[in-house]
Amino acid sequence: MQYNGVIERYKKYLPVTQRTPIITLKEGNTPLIYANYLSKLIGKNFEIYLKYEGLNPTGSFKDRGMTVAISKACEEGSKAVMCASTGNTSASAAAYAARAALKCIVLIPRGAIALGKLSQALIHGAVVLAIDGNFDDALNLVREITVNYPITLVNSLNPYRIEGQKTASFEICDSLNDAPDFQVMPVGNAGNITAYWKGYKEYKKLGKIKILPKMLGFQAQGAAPIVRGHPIKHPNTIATAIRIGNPASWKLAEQARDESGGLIDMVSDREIVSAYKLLAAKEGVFVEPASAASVAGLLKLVKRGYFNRFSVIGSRLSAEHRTPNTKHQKIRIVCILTGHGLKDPDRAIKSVKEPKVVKANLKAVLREIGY
Ligand code: AN7
Repeated sequence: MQYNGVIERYKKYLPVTQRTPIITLKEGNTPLIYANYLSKLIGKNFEIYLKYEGLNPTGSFKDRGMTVAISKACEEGSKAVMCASTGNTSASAAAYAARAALKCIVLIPRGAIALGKLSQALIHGAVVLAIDGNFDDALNLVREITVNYPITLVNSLNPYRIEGQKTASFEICDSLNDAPDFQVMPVGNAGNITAYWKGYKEYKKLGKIKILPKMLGFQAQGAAPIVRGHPIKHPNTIATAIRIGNPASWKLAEQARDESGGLIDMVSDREIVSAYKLLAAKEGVFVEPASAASVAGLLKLVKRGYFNRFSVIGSRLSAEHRTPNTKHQKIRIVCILTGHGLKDPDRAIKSVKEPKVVKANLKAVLREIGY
């Protein structure tokens, strides 16, 4: 049977009806990849998985929420949608709006979004305005405009975005036959951590899973308002996707953290780049810098010994949460890889050595490759 996207697969759990026109690019159904290198690195009691959301149609997890938000906007008779974006939301909104023949307007912080994302918003035909300000300024403008004009807001303040994005947690549970013990993810505007936690709680309530994961969120050090406890006026990080100083879903992210017994911490740009290179070179998975914040966070927690108490009492953690005859005695950690590496090729090139130029002859090439 053909796969037809997250709305069709999970419509029982989504706010859609027979009358909802389904606008889809067959998003979702992304691979949950076992991380050989990281699992070995962290130790024998752990299994690490990578949820590769970069394989969605526009290259990020935003498509899960956008299919629902745009479908509902059509159902409600909207003619135009608008968002502020660090790049991926605008790429996704532009693509789904094009498909639905809706006008799409995006506000981006001037000079601060990755090239791939800008190219997407433009080629899909959105009206793209680069404002002289940051993401938070852009979002404030979008909120004000969409309250006063007949334009649908498609940032994650739109509850349909959260509804669609929660399907990623369903997929993880369907793959693992339960929730993981921990989920590690980047946090920017905090819609995604909110969506995952909502999804896990709903699956638990339905009896589809036995445990709930601890939610481990990571912000970039230069853009870590939740960690520092106050908005950041001038957020800065190479992970431009999460360069956000005043997250819209701040309180809901804290709720996910606290209800799950998890944490929200931060990682430096250096840690992000190091995880970014490790993922590409050791796991074969190319992500954008913001996505690498999850693995950077995982490695930071390992270094700090955070998981030790769980590995020491590993079977007790299992006993607490699981039925005694469960097959999985190892601790399972899922890292969410939110966006594709090709979104930001400049960063990749800057992170490694440029290719060496050699003469176009056999001898010169063989010498360079050591044969
Ligand atoms: C790759 O596109 O906010 O915590 O405007 O693109 O739900 O905001 C992007 C966010 C993580 C953070 N990883 O998710 C936008 C935008 C990637 C992202 C996040 C974003 P949220």
